[in-house]
Parts: sequence; structure tokens; C-alpha cells
Amino acid sequence: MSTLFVPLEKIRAVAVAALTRAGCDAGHAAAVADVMVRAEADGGASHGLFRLAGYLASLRSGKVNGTARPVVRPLAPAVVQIDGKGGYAPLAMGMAREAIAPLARTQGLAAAAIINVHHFSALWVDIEPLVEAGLVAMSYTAYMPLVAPAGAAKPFFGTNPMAFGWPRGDGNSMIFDQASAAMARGEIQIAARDGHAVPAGTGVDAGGNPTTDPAAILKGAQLPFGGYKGSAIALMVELLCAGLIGQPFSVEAGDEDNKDGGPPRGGYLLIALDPARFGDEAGWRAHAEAFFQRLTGMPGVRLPGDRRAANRARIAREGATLPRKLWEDALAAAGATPS
Ligand code: NDP
Ligand code: PYC
Repeated sequence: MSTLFVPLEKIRAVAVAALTRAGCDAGHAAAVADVMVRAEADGGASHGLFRLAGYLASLRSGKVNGTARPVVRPLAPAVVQIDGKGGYAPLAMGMAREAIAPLARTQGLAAAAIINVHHFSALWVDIEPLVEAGLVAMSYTAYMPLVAPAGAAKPFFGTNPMAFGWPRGDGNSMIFDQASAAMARGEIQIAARDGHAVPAGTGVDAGGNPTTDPAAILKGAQLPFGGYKGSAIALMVELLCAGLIGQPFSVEAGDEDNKDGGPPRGGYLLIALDPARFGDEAGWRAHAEAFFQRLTGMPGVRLPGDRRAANRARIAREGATLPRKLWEDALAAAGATPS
């Protein structure tokens, strides 16, 4: 596959232009472009510019409102609802972070129930600003039916990711971010695009047979990570992001979605905790640092997020590596010509 290096700010400008041309207002175009650029900045190809086509399709089909104005509504002393009003998640997410960060500091913890949004990005980008601001943060979202629950061979759960972040200061936060499927859908799509097999245990074909062929899995069902344990985590994410906050379960989102290739409507739960309000105000940071040192002192162990951090330093210097066709398609969508 032919690839090229593209500076991150050039990707941002092209993404903003393409989204604006397809119907996003300035706020949505900037916020959506930002989550794609930050994924590219950390080497997360499956949630970078690869997602532009889905965003554009969902604007063109009218499924997503690129000019929606999210509305903030307090629900309880430390719970806010952000109604995205049918727009993309990143704009509502920014408002959610702004609402819960001060609440977490006064109440100890706070949560945002983000509803009526279309979420299509990596989750670490959503929580990183909270974690960099010194808060512990976690988030969850459901999707569409793609993953077979333990014991089944047909899709029912979404790929249902979760992210957790611990503040360490100096831009060095520990954040893990993982699907409750064995592999994110986007990674399987990229493997299918590039002609690579995926690991055994990733999914089954339409007949329910185990396979490492990503194209067959895309037509069949993905599997949860770790068998029934990942299945239970996927179940929890469904309940937190749909049952708890009045949003569609993945299976309902699938019924309602127009299958244009863009993100379905759904809910997102964002939680922030102030580590200075849980009984170890003076010691929590040093205590956790000592723990991280002992953990990473074990041969072969690294922290989640370390690979992304290394990518970030390299890609800031070199630019992102993009498939040439992906970049040319983005340029065309932006109404620009290849340079
Ligand atoms: P991965 O399996 O690639 O990685 C999951 C986590 O494990 C990362 O934090 C990663 O850190 C960490 N990790 C990987 N290897 C190691 C190791 N050897 N030691 C310690 N930590 C390790 O991610 P997924 O395929 O599950 O998900 C990819 C992306 O897809 C996520 O960003 C997720 O948010 C996104 N997604 C979004 C969905 C949505 O609905 N919006 C749905 C599903 C997924 P590191 O990055 O440093 O390697
Ligand atoms: O990769 O599973 C995935 C995914 C779903 C929505 C955004 N990414």
C-alpha cells in the first residue's frame, strides 16, 4: 500500500474543510477534526482520518445534525446531562468536561450523562483533558450490535469501549482505553482493507465458525475479550450508557440506524474523581508513583498509553503516515487538489 507523511496541521485543515463542506458548523468541524487529528498524532489510525468518510456519510444522509447546539441540564448535585441534540459527540464532550471538572473538585466526584450524540472516536481523547487537569477520569460508550455475547455467535453488544485515566502530571498521565470486544471494529476494518489476518479469538464468520479472516468477521460477529468476562464488561457498558441514562442499547441503536457507515445515535457516560478528596490528599500522588515504579520495574511490563506517548513524540516530528488513497479522498472531500 502506498503511504505518505502528512503534517498534523495539514490533516486538521483538510478535515475541517471537508466537514464544513458537508454541513458542519465551525464548532462541530473543529471539534470533530480535533479528535481525528489527536488519534493520528498518537498513531491511532483506526480512529484518525479513516473515520472521515463515516462522518461525511452521516452528514450527507441527514442522520447527524452538524449544527446541533448541545444543552446542559443539572440532574443532581454532581450529575449533569448534556443533550447533544443529534450532533457529533466531541462538542458535547467539551461541554461535559467543563461542567464536571469543577463539580468533581467540590463534590469529590461528578458524572456527565451525554445523550443524543453520535460518537465515533477513541475514548482516551475524551478523558485526557480531565486527567491532565489532575482528575481521575473514566468513560464508557455503547455502539451498534457487532459483538456476540458469551455463548452466542450472533452480534448483540456493541464494541463498547472504556477508558480510565490516572493523573501523573507533566503530560505523563496513565490512560488505558480498550474495547470490550477482543479488537476494535476499526482495527478489523483496517486489517480487511490492508489484507492482514487478525488474531484467533477476534471473531467468527456468518456461520459462527472461528476465523482469522477480518472480512469474514465483519460479516459475522466479533467476540468479547476474555470470553464471559469481557461479555460481562460489555453488558455493564450497555447498562451504564443506555439503561442508566435513557439511551438506546447497541441492539436498539442498530434497529434505529440508517446504516450509512457513520456513528449511530447513543449515550456516553463520563465520570471524574478528585484524588485529593478521597482520604489521602497529601500522599496519593507519591504513593501511586511508587506503585508505578515497582510495576514497570518488572521485566516486560509497560504502562498502557506508553506506546501512544512514544508515537506522539515521533509523529510530532515526522507527521502522520497515511495511506495515499485515504489522503486523496480527504482532499477531494475538502475540495482541495493533491499538492
Ligand atoms: P488495544 O487493544 O490496541 O489497546 C487497549 C489498551 O491496552 C491501550 O490503552 C493500550 O495502550 C494498552 N496496551 C496494549 N498493549 C499493552 C501492553 N503490552 N502492556 C500494557 N498496555 C497495553 O485497543 P482496542 O483495539 O481495544 O481499541 C482501540 C481504540 O478503539 C480505542 O481507542 C477505543 O476507544 C476505540 N473504540 C472506540 C469505540 C467507540 O464506540 N467510539 C468502540 C470501540 C473501540 P497503548 O495505546 O499505549 O498501546
Ligand atoms: O472501532 O469499534 C470501533 C468503533 C466503534 C465506533 C467507533 N469505533
